[in-house]
Amino acid sequence: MKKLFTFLAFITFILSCDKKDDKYEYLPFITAGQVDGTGINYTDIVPDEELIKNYGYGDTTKNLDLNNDGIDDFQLTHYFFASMQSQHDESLKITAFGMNSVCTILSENKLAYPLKYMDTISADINWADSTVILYSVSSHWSMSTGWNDIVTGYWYDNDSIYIGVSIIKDNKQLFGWIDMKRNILCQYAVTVPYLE
Ligand SMILES: [Ca+2]
Repeated sequence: MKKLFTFLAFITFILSCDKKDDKYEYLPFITAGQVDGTGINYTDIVPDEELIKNYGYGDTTKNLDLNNDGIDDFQLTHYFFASMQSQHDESLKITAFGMNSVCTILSENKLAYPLKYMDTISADINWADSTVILYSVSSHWSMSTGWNDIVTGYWYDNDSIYIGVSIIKDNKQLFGWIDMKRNILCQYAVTVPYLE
């Protein structure tokens, strides 16, 4: 009987080793707008969610947990201020939490890079682990010229562009994209570990 228990214990040990050897795979890239595929976690926001214009002095923020692990990965911040009906200032920024990062323009790390559909998002592009501008607009009204906008960034006149993002999870780099139309959140996707 003792030998049987020893044998069963051995089998249990082998099985547990097999389980530990389950090897998770990680995709080395995702393409902007990609929604399907093994190792892709896609979320469609239904209905699209507008980060409301706060006519007071505060910001409107929204935290995003792209890979659904209970840990917020990024924060969107929308700022809007209007004064005397002749000026308004508005901005949308994204902040990367922890070691996460946002794809930026190499020459200007404060601006998010406007990725086009199917662009590759991988370790090879430029990343910044800080707060990045999606757009900033300052509008002034004058009798002679009407409204004049000074725009920085690309999402104020969004035409199918994507934010590239990276999440560090268990020392692995996950890649994702976020689709926003000005201050409206539409959809996002991220690579997640998967078993072969
Ligand atoms: Ca997360």
